Amino acid sequence: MPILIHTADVHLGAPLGWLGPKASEQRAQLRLTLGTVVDLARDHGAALLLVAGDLFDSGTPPASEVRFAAGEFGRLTSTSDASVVILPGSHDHLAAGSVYETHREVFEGLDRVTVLGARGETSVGFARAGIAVHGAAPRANRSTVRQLASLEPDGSFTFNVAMAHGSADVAPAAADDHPIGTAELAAPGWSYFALGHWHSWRRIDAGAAPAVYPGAPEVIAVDQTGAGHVAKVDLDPGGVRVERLRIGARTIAHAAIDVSEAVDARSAEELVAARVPPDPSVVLRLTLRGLVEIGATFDEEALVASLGERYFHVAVGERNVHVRLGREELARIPSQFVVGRFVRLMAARMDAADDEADRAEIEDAVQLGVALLQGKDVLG
Ligand SMILES: [Mn+2]
Repeated sequence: MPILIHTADVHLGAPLGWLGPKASEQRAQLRLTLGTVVDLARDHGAALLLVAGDLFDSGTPPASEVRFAAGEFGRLTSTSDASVVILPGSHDHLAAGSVYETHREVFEGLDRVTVLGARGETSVGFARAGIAVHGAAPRANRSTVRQLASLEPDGSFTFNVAMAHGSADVAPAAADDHPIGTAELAAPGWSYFALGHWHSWRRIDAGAAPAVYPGAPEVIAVDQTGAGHVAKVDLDPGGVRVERLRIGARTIAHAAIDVSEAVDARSAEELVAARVPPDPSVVLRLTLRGLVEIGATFDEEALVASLGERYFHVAVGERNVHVRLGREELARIPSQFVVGRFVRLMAARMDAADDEADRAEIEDAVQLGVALLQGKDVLG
């Protein structure tokens, strides 16, 4: 039975500025990972490699990225029987001055590589494998066009695969985010829907044919915990089987720590390591919360620097660390504000408290209450 390898959202040439000094290393990794996708297609004897949009991060990628991708697809077709079908996406949509037009001769020079829409076509047939692949290429970065609505399965082929780059209506999305309707995914006559645009793995079973977002094969944004996979699709007439194959070199992990528990950067580091085991392939998204004493030795920069040696990269996302206010600072909050009235009310309670433990508890409540009333999210 024919096998498809389905990827999307490779985003070759993405600047990845959020990775700071590691950006160029990860940009190189995007290329290496595309190479791994090609190896996988070859090793599985795939009939087709499908790229469902955003192969490139922009319509004007560096020529070196285009040459690299072309070289990899050429490597696949020259070392196996596989063909390649590329659907332009939102970032690399089909337009005058965009990559599939400016580098038209590069793609046309490749045997068994089709860019859907480059010659106005919305389908390409593979007689030997019995597969027709359909797709209406996006022509703008944003669009209300329903790409699947115009496609028709071709009954003369055993299998019909539809490609689309957009947002399925199983999640909220803007109307011009290339809409894909559940009704379209439930339409009869299709074997498989090869989707792209979402960067984390997602499978939707709206009708008889599975619809899959493989997600970006490699990490390209800090919120993508589901990136790093490709879909291996077994087109069996008795039932299409989809396998999620792990392929990405890097993963995202999130750790939220309460720095109130940490006396210094070293102990904060241990708190982080207890949540996410140190791993040089992990991009660590760090959330810091809590109250630190005035004059505490906790140093966020030192923490990030030392963590940087234990993970691929550390990105401090949310930061809600606040300095614990002393009595004097609290007394300066004007009493006409809710927060000022709260402080005075609690101060009176503290004075009336029976013992030191009660006083300490009220003191903590004051600190938390003030932070919350000032709109700070200090509760982990
Ligand atoms: Mn996209």
